[in-house]
Amino acid sequence: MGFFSKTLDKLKGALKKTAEVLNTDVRTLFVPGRQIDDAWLADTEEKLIRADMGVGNVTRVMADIRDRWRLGKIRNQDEAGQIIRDEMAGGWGGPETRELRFAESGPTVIMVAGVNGAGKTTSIAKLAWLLKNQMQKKVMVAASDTFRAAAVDQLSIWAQRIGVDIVKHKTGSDPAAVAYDACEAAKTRGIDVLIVDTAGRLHTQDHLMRELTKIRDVVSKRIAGAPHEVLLVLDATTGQRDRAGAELRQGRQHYRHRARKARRHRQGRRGAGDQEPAQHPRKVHRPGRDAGRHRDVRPAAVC
Ligand SMILES: Nc1nc2c(ncn2[C@@H]2O[C@H](COP(=O)(O)OP(=O)(O)O)[C@@H](O)[C@H]2O)c(=O)[nH]1
Ligand SMILES: [Mg+2]
Repeated sequence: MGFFSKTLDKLKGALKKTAEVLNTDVRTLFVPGRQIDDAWLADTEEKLIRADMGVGNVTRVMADIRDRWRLGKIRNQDEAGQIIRDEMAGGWGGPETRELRFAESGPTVIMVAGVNGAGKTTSIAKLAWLLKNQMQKKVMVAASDTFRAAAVDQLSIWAQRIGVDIVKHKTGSDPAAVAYDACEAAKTRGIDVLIVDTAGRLHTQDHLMRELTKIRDVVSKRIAGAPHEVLLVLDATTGQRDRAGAELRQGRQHYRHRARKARRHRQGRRGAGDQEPAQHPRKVHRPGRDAGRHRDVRPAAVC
């Protein structure tokens, strides 16, 4: 018993810090009228890193705040808060970049990706409803999440409720084959928008990421310019993990990068001296500044 209660206490202690961060009311971070000082800067920096805003992002924005504070351009915490807000909003680009892109002719294909439980299928239902009822588009959905049990049924129920076509196979079948059939059906039936549901995955799950690349390759061969959109569904509590997921757009690059890493690792084992120079410059990830590059994998906001 003693062992379990000690372990439980340890666990509670370890989770306490996380709970504190998750329970932080963001308004208490930047108290209007309260002055900035070194202790507040250090504390805020730590809180933002723990909230998974990304070390690079936090370092950059806090350096900016420190500079402005030292130069006397800002004095209060809420002014610093405004700088962070502007910085975050700036990364999204203008509203025109958030419009859905449609194919000039033939079906528009929208692929939907994201981690498990982020809300992909639910967002597809919302999007299908909007496209059908507000934009008068003929919509079809493809149940390419064949991985999770009941995922096909979940999408089928939504399709039935909204009154849109669905292409589906059995759970466990090849998701790219579903996408293939859906593309063919979309062309034959004169569908305006085909939305492809996919199984949830992490960017570290190589086989699942390859599956996504395969779906993308299949749709691009069946319909010119497809996928016209790849929407990344994010949960409000998600941090940097999905930023890495957004590199799906550069799926091949992702694997090249991993292959390079593996090669370097092997070369490292042979001895640092025989290393050939890297053939491609190492990909430098610059959070914030790179935001625009991920424009064709866009966070879905259809609520
Ligand atoms: N509160 C809330 N729940 C949502 C939202 N979107 C999805 N959910 C719920 O989150 C759970 C997972 O959603 P689902 O669409 O199946 O996620 P998927 O695994 O990414 O397809 C379901 O219970 C949904 O009802 C949302 O915008 N708000
Ligand atoms: Mg789903």
